[in-house]
Amino acid sequence: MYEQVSHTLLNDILNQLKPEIYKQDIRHFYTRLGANFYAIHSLFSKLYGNRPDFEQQALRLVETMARNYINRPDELHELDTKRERDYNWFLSQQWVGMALYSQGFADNLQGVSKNIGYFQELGVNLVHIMPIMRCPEGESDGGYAVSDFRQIDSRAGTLDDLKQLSSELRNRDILLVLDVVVNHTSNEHEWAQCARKGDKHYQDYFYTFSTRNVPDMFEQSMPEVFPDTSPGNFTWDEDMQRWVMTVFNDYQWDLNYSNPAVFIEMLDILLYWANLGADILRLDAVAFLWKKIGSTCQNEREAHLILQLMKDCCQVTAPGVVFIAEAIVAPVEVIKYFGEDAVIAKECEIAYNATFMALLWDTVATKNVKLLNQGLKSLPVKLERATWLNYIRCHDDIGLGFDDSDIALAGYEPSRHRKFLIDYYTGHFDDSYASGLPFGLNEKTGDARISGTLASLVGLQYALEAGDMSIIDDSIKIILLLHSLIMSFGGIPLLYYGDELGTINDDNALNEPGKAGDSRWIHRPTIDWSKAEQRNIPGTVEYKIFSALKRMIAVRKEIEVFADFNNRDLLEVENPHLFVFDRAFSAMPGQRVLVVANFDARPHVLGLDELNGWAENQNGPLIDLYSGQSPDIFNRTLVVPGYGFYWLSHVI
Ligand code: OTU
Repeated sequence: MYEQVSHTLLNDILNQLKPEIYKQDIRHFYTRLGANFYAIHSLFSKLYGNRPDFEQQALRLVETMARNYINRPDELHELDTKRERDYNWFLSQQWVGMALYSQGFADNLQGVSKNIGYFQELGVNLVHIMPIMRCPEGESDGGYAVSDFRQIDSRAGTLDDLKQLSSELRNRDILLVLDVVVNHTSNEHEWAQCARKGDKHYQDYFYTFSTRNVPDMFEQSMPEVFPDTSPGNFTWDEDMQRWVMTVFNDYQWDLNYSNPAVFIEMLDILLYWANLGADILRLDAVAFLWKKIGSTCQNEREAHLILQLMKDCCQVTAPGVVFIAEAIVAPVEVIKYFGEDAVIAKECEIAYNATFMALLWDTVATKNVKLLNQGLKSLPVKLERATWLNYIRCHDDIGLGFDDSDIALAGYEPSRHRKFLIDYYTGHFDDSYASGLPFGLNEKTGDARISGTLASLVGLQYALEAGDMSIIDDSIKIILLLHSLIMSFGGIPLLYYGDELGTINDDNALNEPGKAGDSRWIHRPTIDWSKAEQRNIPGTVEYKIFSALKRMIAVRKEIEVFADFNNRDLLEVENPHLFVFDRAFSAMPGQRVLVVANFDARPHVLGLDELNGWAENQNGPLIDLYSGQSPDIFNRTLVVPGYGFYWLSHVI
């Protein structure tokens, strides 16, 4: 019955659009729309069905998809068809990513184009360029306060530069990831400007209130994202004489997705960047998309419906494009951004693995894997055709996003343990060489997060300043150890630019206008290309890190069981310093890799008889695929060097 209604409606809509779309060959569009229309219509009516203008909005939605389908370049249509056939394409172990700011990496988009060879040298074939859309001159939260969603910020370049870059990347089989800030706009965005001038239509694009009544209700249950620099979740706008919801900085206005016009605008924007050649879209702050009084305004059911609807609509117009969910939330919540109650992903196909990231940092500080194992056990198994983005750090602060219950199960007292970690990484702990800074210190709760580059947080900055060779060596080993895990865990490893060269904190960054007060800028480096040349000179820090990562990436790409088919077994062993997991896949019998990582500075042993099928003489001798060497084994006991790792396999 319902299906009948929606088909009649679909035909009605298509009839109304006829003149525009019948000029084109839209057979694929029609087929895909038919296949997805039931879901699209029911999601759209769940969200907006009670509005008097529902039918009109539904028409606009389909019109938006059709227009973007027609505008999609042929080359991308072909790619869509290819990826529809090879639908698991992004699960392959072949992908290795890097995230960067175009300005910090090489001045601008043209600079990125000129340095594509650098990605190829390292083996990176997925490039995430951080926000490049137009944003205000002064503070813009690193581009996450967008003032025009269809223009490139002049500091990054032009639309032509992006088109050029996107086609050069495609010619080299490198994927392009672009950021779309779906949750909010800058207060300088045209919609906000119109709202400020009193335009009611655009005030409805945001959450605005004439009194504190509603804001006060919201505040009772909403946490603060930037408590030290932007406390509270509402800002008084003098021009508008109204309060506006600003969950992040006071100049970032939250979009009101209970208004279908907002949804349609944003879909149009997503498809616009898809048509400019983005293979993957990173959807920023997706947990925040729906606000409800009495809740934290994160992870609401409607936020999931919005993402499902975005996905289904994208599936009709640009099915080759996949989404990354940036949801830095608790493990049981993050998993839902792939889609709930589904078999394959129906929201975002990829999600940041913030749980693994935070747990790795815990393990570096404690040198003990018990919380890492415990935290990973609490991370639910994800859907099929969905994968993680595994990272050590990104442009943001490192939040200690694991559960207090897991901390307790690991045997620590949660608040003391969190305090220890903050102290450890901000250099207030005797036994630590880390030089990080606190971020987002919350005086009320005592919570804080951590800023600092990978190299600085693992002690390389301290060691270089002190000229201590043995600490230099150890910190390089930790850098490689962490990379060996994001590359073998299952999912797409996402390197952070500068880490491949051991870049330390940029302590001057905080003196620059628009950056003071936001410690994240110390780990958003400007690459010093003459220093980067040292990667070719054996013996230098740059060489040691870069050449090892280059090898690691090349080896990862050859190991098929490193593709992500939910094929990882965590092996808890007796030794508390060793993190061990097994990668195998039933469809690839005979292939199996044992990953062993030692988080302690001293060597440790692992009895191979402890592990099913891994005893040396059972299936032939073992080899470490990364180094190509035989590991040290004595009496069926594996010896793992201090901060060392193995990717072990039986010699076939
Ligand atoms: C994201 O951040 C971006 O990555 C940040 O760079 C932006 O400042 C922020 O959105 C606003 O656009 O929203 O879902 O702890 O991890 O703010 C999580 C700070 C986010 C970030 C958090 C994050």
